[in-house]
Amino acid sequence: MVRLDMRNGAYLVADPARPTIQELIRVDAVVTRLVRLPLREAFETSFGRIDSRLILLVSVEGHGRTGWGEVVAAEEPLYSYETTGTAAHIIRDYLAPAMLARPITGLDDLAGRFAPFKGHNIAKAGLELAYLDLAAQMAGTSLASTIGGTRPRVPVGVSLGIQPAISALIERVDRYLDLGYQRIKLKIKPGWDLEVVAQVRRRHPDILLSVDANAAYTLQDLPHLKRLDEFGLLMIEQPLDHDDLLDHAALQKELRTPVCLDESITTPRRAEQALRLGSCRMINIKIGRVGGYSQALAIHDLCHQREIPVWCGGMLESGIGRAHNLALASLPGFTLPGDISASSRYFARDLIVPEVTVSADGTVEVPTGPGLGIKVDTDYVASRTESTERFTRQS
Ligand code: SMG
Ligand code: MG
Repeated sequence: MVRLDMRNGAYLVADPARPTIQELIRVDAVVTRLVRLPLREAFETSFGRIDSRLILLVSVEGHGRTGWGEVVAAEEPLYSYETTGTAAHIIRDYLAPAMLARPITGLDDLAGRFAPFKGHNIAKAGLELAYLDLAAQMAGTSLASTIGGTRPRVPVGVSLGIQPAISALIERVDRYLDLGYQRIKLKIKPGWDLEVVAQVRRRHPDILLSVDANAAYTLQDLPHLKRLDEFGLLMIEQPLDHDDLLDHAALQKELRTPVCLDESITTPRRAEQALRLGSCRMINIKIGRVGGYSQALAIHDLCHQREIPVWCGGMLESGIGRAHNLALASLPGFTLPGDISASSRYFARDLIVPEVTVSADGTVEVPTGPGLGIKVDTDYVASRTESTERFTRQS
């Protein structure tokens, strides 16, 4: 029986059968690095366009080892209110001191220390990720098995941004299908939706196809959105406001296509409310958006128990965040292909070796080595680092 337990405002890992790390971890230092990675091509959504990723990497040092995490916030507060700048501030002034205050007894202990600070989930997740990599390394187990992951490989899809012309989109759809990706997700917005989806569907009648609006519509667009029903989509992701549940419930009642929530699901409580209200039939879980593994596991367990399919979302992560996504997606409830593409889909060179690759059957191997199971290319990280901050234990 899965329960949502709450302590100090944080939901705690809910499945009592899940193995937990018992080792006491003493963190000596928390290091943040601002790293800029150029994208191989610009990525455009309903809210904007980027041609590089400014990534806040987090590493925690202790017991002679280093654990790595990634803060997936963007440079501007367009996907969520958090930015690399707000995350750096919250880590510097609140989270790093809480982490360094005394040895950490487990994930629940760390989540409980962060819980009094409202919001800033993406910043919290950055530290949880780095902590869990370190803790799993010390336990000598892979991060995936540490959190109860069971899949050796995970199915993946690709997310395709808005293009200057439909022909450019079609070329990319064909290319990624040829590479084996199991699901195509099209970014949509008013003016780049029905016609685009119709053309892709006509060309590929049988593929798993979904759309993601990143909150570009309102309930007034209901008649328009209903027309998407004819394309047999796997889901329509976050059509309405970024923090809405009620309008999505009204919309889902009128649509055959399952609504999947992304931006609106920021906590296990919001996930539970969304399911109770009927706001969606699927959930995109991003470890960053929900505040780390502790919360992501609680949402996974809740959905798994209620037979609500979940999948792992992406934030154009470097290989470090990508490796964490692989661990998360290895959990049994992640039954739909995740937004976990090959490193080469976004970057000419990634921050890890070996890079993430997608095999011809559209799956990615979950690393089995201790911790994240990948090697951070520290020389390349250093060459891309714009600034560094280091926080150490006072005693
Ligand atoms: O990592 O492949 C990826 C990106 C997947 O589309 C993607 N992410 O709303 O799901 C989403 C978007 C958020 C990032 S937009 C800059
Ligand atoms: Mg989305």
